[in-house]
Amino acid sequence: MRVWTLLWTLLWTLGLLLKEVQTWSYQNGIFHNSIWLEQAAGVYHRESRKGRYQLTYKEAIAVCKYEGGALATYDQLEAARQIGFHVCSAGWFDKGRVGYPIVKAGANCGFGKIGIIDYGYRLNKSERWDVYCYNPDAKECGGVLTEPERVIQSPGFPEEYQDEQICYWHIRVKLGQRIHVRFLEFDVEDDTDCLADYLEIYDSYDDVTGFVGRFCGDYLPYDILSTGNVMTLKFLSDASVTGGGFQLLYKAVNASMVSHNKDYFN
Ligand SMILES: *[C@@H]1O[C@H](CO)[C@@H](O)[C@H](O)[C@H]1NC(C)=O
Ligand SMILES: *[C@@H]1O[C@H](CO)[C@@H](O)[C@H](O)[C@H]1NC(C)=O
Ligand SMILES: [Ca+2]
Repeated sequence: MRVWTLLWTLLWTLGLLLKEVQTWSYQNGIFHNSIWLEQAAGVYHRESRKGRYQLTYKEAIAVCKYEGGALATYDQLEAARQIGFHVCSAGWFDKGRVGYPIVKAGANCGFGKIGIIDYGYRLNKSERWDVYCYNPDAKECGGVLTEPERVIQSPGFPEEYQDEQICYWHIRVKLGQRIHVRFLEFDVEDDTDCLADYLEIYDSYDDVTGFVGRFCGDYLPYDILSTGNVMTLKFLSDASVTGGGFQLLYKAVNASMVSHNKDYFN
């Protein structure tokens, strides 16, 4: 009986350790999709609002243009990859070529290879893929945030944000903590489905899984509490009409201290 209890404790501890290793393997942001390193390389991955692999070549060009950029060239994609841009989705890039950047070899992605996984120049431009854009003019915004507490603002705040901005903030606090977001100010071009300008929040370290909500207009959104120790915020503005922007505060809270009635900000 006692042996079983011991064994169980051991397995449980091992499980926790493994979980910890897994979470911290996010370090440097290279283990996951759509890690935003705009400041370093200007390259970013987009998929259609309809989902993965939905863009023809013509539509791919339009997506990048809509966001103020252009299709990335092979060299731009490679430069981004060299500083950790790792995405497991094939996308169009310059001159009708398709591929994706792999930093870390994995069985599920990139056939175990490292580099630009290149599907070559596609003869059939009606094929549907994601896209890799390049936008060197986007204001510096976003990044990987690890502080336990911090204010996040739209680019240029308290000035109005500009057209054609795109920012990703990936928040990662300590294991065992959760992230509590409180909006302080919010004024983003209003539009029925928030298709023009918006702030999106994801309960994950990428902008693929864990979608929480898309916000626009001038109502202050409610507080948001992550389920784990990571969160992603994405801000995008289109080619016309701006707004006052937004300001929010996030705080790391110990998961064990979380209760529904508590106000962590006081
Ligand atoms: C081109 O690709 C599209 C989408 O996959 C397909 O429907 C179409 O038949 C292809 N055209 C040719 C000529 O192979
Ligand atoms: C959260 O947990 C850490 C480590 O367990 C501890 O040092 C810290 O004081 C805790 N913070 C709060 C606000 O309870
Ligand atoms: Ca706009």
